[in-house]
Amino acid sequence: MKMIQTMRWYGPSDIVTLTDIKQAGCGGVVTALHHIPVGEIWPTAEIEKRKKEIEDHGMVWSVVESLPVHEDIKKRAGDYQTWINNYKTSLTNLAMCGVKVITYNFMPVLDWMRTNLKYTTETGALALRFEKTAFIAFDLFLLQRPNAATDYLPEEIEKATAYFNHLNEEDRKTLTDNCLQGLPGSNDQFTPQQVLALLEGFKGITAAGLKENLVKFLSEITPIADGQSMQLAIHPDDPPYPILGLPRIMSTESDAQYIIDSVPAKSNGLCFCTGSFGARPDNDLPGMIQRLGSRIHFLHLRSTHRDEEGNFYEANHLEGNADMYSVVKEIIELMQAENRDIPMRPDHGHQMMDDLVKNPYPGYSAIGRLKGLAELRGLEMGIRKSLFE
Ligand code: DNO
Repeated sequence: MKMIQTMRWYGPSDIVTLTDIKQAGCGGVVTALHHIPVGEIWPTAEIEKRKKEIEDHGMVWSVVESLPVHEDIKKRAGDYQTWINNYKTSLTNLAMCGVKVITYNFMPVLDWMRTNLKYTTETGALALRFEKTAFIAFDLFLLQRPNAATDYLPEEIEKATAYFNHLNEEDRKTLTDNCLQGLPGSNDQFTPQQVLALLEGFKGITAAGLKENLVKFLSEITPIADGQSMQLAIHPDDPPYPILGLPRIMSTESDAQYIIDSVPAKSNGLCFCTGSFGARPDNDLPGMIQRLGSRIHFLHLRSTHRDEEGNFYEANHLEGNADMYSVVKEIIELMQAENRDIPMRPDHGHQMMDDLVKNPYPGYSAIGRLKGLAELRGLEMGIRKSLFE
């Protein structure tokens, strides 16, 4: 049994091409129909067209990332029933085309969040970084979220104020742009006003309420997914704790366990992202694979380097705080025990060498990801051979 090596491709506008992905040694591609507005049905013809493009390059469309969930579904407000019905139709259409592993997330308003998209690592390669003080400065002084100060300790506010006072206009603009990076796959950015309006829409929705909305959503879509032998894979929160006053409900092992227990359908599973879960020291990654393994439908392999203040940057794939040796060993044992191959992608990569003169989607450079993939592939081979041969 082997991890199915894939890379994410953002579609025809991605500067990293299918030819590049094939040359990296991937048999699979992870992509989405980013041009279809969130909530709308993915028509079979569009799915087939994308699938053919990938197959024409000698690969398969292994995983959808993401079939995005409309904000109304998360709030269970407005036209949520229409969006759920559309979601079911999109799932059916994907299944008809043979694309059966579906990633999604249930993070309100924003997906991932970083304060620095060009953090210089020791080698000179650039990485994504989350710095707590910078984020608090953004929240208080750039976004100016009403009552944001009540979420922070006085000393945190003091530190963020001093930090902010040292930023020049250009730094402030960069920080705002980084924090308001649009939805993955688009070059659009939210404006602070748009984000404030979206946050307002989640007012009164607690973590318990959001969890309930996720359970209701899954209860409706899993019968379709089960019927088509599909695998749903929820992506964890990134970073894995509440931000901007929004509830986050997929940050820990117990969050994952709760969702699995509440909707026991076979299709209900996880995108096990070691970078997102691993940004919390209390998430025991190898132990989580042992305990949640049968529900792991897709793997994002990446490591973060954390410090005691809650800051982190994305480290080289085999370095940082994730014990990648133990993670990959657990995955190999899981695949062996369950007699299945699990799709994996190297999650993110540094911007390095020729990547530095290009403008890839943040985290999705060609060479940095190729380096991560190559290292992970070697690690897997070494462990597999030492265990079974
Ligand atoms: C970031 C990605 C996420 C992920 C979504 C899945 O690089 O891992 O944007 O695709 O959360 O829905």
